Amino acid sequence: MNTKTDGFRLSPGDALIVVHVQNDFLPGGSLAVPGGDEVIPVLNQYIARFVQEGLPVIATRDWHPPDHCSFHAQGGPWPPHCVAGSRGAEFASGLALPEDVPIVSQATWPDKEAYSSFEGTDLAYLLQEIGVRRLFIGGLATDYCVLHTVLDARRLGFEVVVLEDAVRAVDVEPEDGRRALARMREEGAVFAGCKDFA
Ligand code: VGL
Ligand code: ZN
Repeated sequence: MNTKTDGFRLSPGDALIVVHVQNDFLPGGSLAVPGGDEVIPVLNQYIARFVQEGLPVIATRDWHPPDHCSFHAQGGPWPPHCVAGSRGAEFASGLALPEDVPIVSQATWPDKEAYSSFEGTDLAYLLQEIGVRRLFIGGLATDYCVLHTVLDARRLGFEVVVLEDAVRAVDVEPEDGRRALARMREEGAVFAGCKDFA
């Protein structure tokens, strides 16, 4: 079902976006994504590759206040997760982010949900400043924040490559992840895995 290409040669204008690889989204976390930990070694390979090529790597994180509107106690759909400053909101310890990685925090206001890393953040500005045109996106979760970040990136005119071996879905309903990938493809995202990199 995925749009395959013959491979990717990284070049200036490319950037890697690592979405929400935080403890609460890993097995044992408060909003565990099935297999969420499996993206870590794969993303580490991508991170190493981008760093080696001198290309930007940016990490985004879900960074909620304790009374965020998406939490059950406020009538929202989710258990409390990724509360700013908590252990659950920390990046996975095995994730090998560069020391100087820019971090974009999202959904930081109590009354506002944001599934896109562009929504209410300076991510678009940051990417524009450093001349990025093509985004390679992986992380958690396929059917929420990866999906909406990819859709916004396409709306903003970025080329998008979804790293399909480095995403996992919540799958509240079965097939949500599959549907999300199909949606991204409809909007012009292409798909790649480690094997597609020369
Ligand atoms: C996410 C549900 C709630 C995500 C964040 O990062 O995909 N999902 N908050
Ligand atoms: Zn959240």
